[in-house]
Amino acid sequence: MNDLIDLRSDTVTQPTEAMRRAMAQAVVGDDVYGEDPTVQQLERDSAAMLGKEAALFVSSGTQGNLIAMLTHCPRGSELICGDKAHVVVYEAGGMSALGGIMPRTVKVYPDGHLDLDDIRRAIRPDDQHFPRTRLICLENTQGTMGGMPLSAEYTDAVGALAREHGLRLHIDGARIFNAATALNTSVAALSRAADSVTFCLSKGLCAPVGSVLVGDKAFIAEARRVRKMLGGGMRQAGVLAAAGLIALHEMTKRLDEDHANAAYFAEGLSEIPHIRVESQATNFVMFWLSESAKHSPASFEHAMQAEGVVLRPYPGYTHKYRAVMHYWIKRHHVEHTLAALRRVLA
Ligand code: TLP
Repeated sequence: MNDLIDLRSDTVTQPTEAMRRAMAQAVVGDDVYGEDPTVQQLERDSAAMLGKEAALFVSSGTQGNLIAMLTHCPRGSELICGDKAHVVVYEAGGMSALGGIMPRTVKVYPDGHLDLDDIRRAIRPDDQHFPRTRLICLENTQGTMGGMPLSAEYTDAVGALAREHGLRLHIDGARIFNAATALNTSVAALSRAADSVTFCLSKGLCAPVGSVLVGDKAFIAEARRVRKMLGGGMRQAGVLAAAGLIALHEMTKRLDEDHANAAYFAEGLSEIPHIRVESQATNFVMFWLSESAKHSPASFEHAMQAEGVVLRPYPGYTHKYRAVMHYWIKRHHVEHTLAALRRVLA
């Protein structure tokens, strides 16, 4: 890790020493031939942990979500998701460009949930004028609202609604282990109502590359074909899966440290002039730089970088920032950041 305290995202995490060693020693094979034992172990362990029959190792969260959407939804069909969902805001329109799928968005509330009545109203009746609704997508934790965790009970209720209408439920669980940690529950409980879940091994779990898509055997068999079609069939991918196994088995156990650092940071921030904390949940802290600050956002970021701290506005905003805690941000880094903010905004 370089010396900068990089709070832009948990996607910036570098692999740990243990991961680098495991990668160097990984037993590998051609995974498209089904011959990479390390990938197979990662897929077996992931499926077991999330309580599903099967899993597929994919290159990224975006690819995992795209494969899920393409597998669930025929061309010209519609899916329902939050108006601030990663799948509709930050995935380059992949579902439409590559799958001919229409997103139908409903409001995401500040705590990250979609209202059940809004979802119900968005489901299309059987009428030749309308696209067919096929899928509901949830996001756990919900990123744009500030890393909000969705409970198992809420997810179960959405799952029941989906089944009542013959729909499928997909969860973009990029940070589902953060949700499980915050809610003191298991990822299996958070996933039990879903037909498919994507989760990321990179981000807070520190693997350099990779996400996993889980579901039943038939779904994953089809998803494997879609992954190949997208050019995502990987060969000696065990080198990556070896880091993924450490992410899955070790790094998932320490996320409460990041959440505690986020709470500590938010508390310190709330005492700093010209800053308004919007929310803190899991490993995210969302905050605003006041217009009354002596710095513009650009000069604020410049001054913070001179103090060794990297902060950037949240995409689409000028004065709103997201600070994300992760393995490489220790308590003393949080303290350094608070002291730097006090100096810069004095
Ligand atoms: N999110 C990134 C950016 O794209 C915004 C970040 O820094 O948070 N689902 C969710 C909820 C995500 O937050 C992300 C990444 C993804 C999917 C996509 O994962 P990758 O980057 O592996 O394609």
